[in-house]
Amino acid sequence: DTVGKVIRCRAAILWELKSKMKIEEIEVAVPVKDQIRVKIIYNALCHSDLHVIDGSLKTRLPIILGHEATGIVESVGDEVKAFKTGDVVIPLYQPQCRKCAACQHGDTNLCTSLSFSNEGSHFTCRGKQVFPFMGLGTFSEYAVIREHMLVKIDPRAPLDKACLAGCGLATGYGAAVNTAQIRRGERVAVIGLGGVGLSAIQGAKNAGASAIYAIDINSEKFDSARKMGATHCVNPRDVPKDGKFGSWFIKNFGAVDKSLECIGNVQCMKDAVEIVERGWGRAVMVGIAPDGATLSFNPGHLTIGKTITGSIFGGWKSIDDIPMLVEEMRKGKIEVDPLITHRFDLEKVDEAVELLKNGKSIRSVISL
Ligand code: CND
Ligand code: ZN
Repeated sequence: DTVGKVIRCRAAILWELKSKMKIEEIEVAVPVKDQIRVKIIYNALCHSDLHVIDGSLKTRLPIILGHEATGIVESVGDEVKAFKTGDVVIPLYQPQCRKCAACQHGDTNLCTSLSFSNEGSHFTCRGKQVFPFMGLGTFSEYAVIREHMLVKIDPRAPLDKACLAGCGLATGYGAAVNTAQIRRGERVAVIGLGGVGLSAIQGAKNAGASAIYAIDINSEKFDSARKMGATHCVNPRDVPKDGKFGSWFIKNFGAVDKSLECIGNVQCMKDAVEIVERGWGRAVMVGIAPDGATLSFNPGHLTIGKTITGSIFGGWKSIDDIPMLVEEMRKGKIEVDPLITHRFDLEKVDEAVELLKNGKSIRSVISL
């Protein structure tokens, strides 16, 4: 029985930037107040984890990465009311407290109740504090998570797939249906065909888009894109040397109603703005640009009525909406199988990193 005791378990720690993670034995604190200790079962690797490793997303070190997980509640702090031992859960890097101004507002999911950059740590390794990525740190067999950053899901859901509802699937799908607000018959372009972009394609398809342009410099992604609903696959490397992607795309395919950038590349963000219709086009930024990046474009795009926006976690009110997404997955209305290309044990997490970095995988699911 582990309740009330510090747990010693394995976790993958990133000690330095641009290095491999090390599997270490760590201590995980007893949960107090609104904290919940979760046994993590599966965690899929997302490109945001890679952004930390390569230094383009600044965080404190050493860190335990991971934010796309499923788990089971091991024990709870004395102020926790909504969870008990044995509940099946998804950790949420985007909290929902239901009390702050953002939670009360119908148009945003950006709850301000918890700022994970100020959160302390519940992990130690050889006497040293280890920080949890985005308040979660789910590349650990156990993690301590605040109550507003956790949601119960149907225990019948397949946990190795449901973890994708903790980030990639929810982020891309929601960016399409909530942020881009894709309507039946619209023409859509998705730039970047990873787990996030492919989920945006599925969102566009389920919303009834009439044409979905899947855009990536890696043509190996096109099969998956077609499986998810893309009607056309476009490789920017086919643009003639003296040409610009935006004007080339419009000349060949026409402008689109909605575009989604799912890479975090500033040039691709500009392209997303270029290729939407004047008057009503909407360009949605989903990718996370490197720390300190700026985006510049001709302000005429705004004068002629284009909308430029973006979202975190697909705009979903996380605790309200994620169980519904898991339900749609369970019923097969949202497909997740084509997104899962590899599976590894925690020891092999760095193989998953190499595959994602080299464009050889969509999502690798890691068993803890
Ligand atoms: P992943 O690496 O799987 O996919 C990125 C895709 O972009 C790959 O297929 C690349 O080949 C492609 N690509 C790279 N450069 C170019 C280029 N110049 N032109 C065209 N295609 C290119 O990444 P992912 O799907 O896991 O994540 C994508 C982004 O979304 C990444 O920046 C991640 O940090 C971000 C994100 C955002 C949010 C949010 O809440 N907004 C949540 N999770 C992830
Ligand atoms: Zn993510």
